[in-house]
Amino acid sequence: MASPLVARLAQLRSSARIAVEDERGQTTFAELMDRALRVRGALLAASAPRGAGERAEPASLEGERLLLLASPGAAWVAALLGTILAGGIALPLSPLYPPAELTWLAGDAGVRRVIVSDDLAALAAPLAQGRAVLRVEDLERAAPGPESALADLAEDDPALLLYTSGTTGKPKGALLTHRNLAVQAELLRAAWGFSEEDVLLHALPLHHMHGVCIALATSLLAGSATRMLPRFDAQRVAAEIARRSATVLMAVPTMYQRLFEHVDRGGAPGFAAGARALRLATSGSAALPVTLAERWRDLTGAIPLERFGMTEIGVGMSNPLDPGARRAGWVGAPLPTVEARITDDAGAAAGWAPGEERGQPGGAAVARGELWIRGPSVFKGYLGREDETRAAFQDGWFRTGDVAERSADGYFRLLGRTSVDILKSGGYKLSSLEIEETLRDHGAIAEVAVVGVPDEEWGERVVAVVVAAPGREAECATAPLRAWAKERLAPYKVPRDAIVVQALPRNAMGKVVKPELVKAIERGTLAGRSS
Ligand code: MCA
Ligand code: AMP
Repeated sequence: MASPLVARLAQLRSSARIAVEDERGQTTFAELMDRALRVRGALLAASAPRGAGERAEPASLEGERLLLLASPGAAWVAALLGTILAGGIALPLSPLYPPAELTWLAGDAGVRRVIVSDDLAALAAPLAQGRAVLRVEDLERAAPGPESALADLAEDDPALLLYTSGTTGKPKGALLTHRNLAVQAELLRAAWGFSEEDVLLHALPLHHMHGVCIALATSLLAGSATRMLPRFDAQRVAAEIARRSATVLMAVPTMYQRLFEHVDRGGAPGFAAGARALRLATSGSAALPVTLAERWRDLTGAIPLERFGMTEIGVGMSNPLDPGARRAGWVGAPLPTVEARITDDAGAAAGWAPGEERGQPGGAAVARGELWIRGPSVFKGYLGREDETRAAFQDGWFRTGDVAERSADGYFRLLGRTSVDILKSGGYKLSSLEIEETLRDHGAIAEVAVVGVPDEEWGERVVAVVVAAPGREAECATAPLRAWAKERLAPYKVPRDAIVVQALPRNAMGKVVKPELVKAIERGTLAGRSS
């Protein structure tokens, strides 16, 4: 089957409506597509085998992974679409990553070409070893090239590679196909009522599912405009809302928290009226505390629309667009093509009423257990990790690792994770094993356990509990340890606190009992807190 993503982009190709607004101005869909096709042409031309005087252009990049390191805005979108339309797989990464992480990710993904924007060129320098670094500004000026091969792109072709933390040390690259992206965008357009009249206020990072697909792709493919800010800054976002530059806001809970802090400091006159004027405000990536939801309702008359998503599946469940039917603390019901199953320990559907069709959402019985998902928005697999891909699925269902409850009327709520090693801080999924693995390279650390401690601002706060090598306790204090870790990990993965202890609590099998550590930290009874 031909790519539905290509088909939808072709429909938007001649539209004179605004697609993207950024710090440089406005770009129409027609201009954006023209820029994307030039990027495509340049990528294809550069990868063509050059015979004697001949220039045979390849029809497709055939799944080549291209790393994208550019500032948010129309150029970023053109580079992403150009890569995908050339048959490549786009790997968008964050300028927040230190060189060590960028290099590891590029190596893991087998990247040979890197696309950078001029302002981030210095960050790409460590990636240049054995790789071509291309300026997006140059690619956008190239000739578009023949378009006949666009029709060859298929719905099952991978388009996007997004890295996500798992229960094994290093992150895994999830491959999303043309169909995944198109289905997901269409589900959300319909569920959230997107139209050409909408303007999405976009301040989410562009290396994760929320920012790239749930927000940007939904808005773009609905023909709406997307107002892309360079980064999330509460003052700027509040000012945009106050001056009603957008109709929709998508955010993670920590962003709502930051907006309220800004309001409490007396900032942004007109913010409350602007927030009330928004057609829609959504929250996701982590549980929205009911207190925050209610504060938004006090300000605007409605709680944010909370939904559940995951890199591997896009959005699975969503509260209704109708504010009156939204339920604080719940993530709503599965979207139309999403099948959700709550499973018992043996993997069987749990809690179904007699006579009810198994695996169908909206059952009459209450159920609690691991959440499994099936449907056309579920990803293709982890790049180069067949064993982990196999382990992630059972009987055709993707196992989310989230523990959920389904109410008798078919609403879902998240109760926690099956693994203590997966944390969520400010909406970013983190692997405590990955952070521990990095910290173990520190010569002053004899043993370490990384845990997530419930936190009002971050959802979970990352804390490293450390046994220091003899006489090296001072090096394990929070400040020096953070400075050391920042050179090796993205800043949001760096533990906010380090606590030095004599020994870690272990069970009979020798495994660190992390829940015990978390309780002790919350009670303030863990010895030797350092800062
Ligand atoms: C920044 N810092 C963090 C985090 N973000 N620390 C822990 N957790 C974080 N999430 C660090 C900074 O490096 C800095 O460290 C200090 O905190 C203060 O930074 P600040 O400037 O105040 O923070 P910020 O840059 O404004 O970032 C807060 C943020 C950001 C905007 C909420 O975390 C963010 O963009 N989160 C969104 C993540 C996201 O999109 N997740 C979606 C995954 P220092 O003081 O040392 O300099 S996809 C997903 O989950 C599924 C699909 C779904 O359902 O959506
Ligand atoms: P990621 O791997 O970054 O895509 O994160 C996906 C995870 O975020 C899910 O497996 C959930 O644990 C969590 N998550 C997403 N949305 C919500 C929500 N509304 N409430 C609670 N957890 C959420």
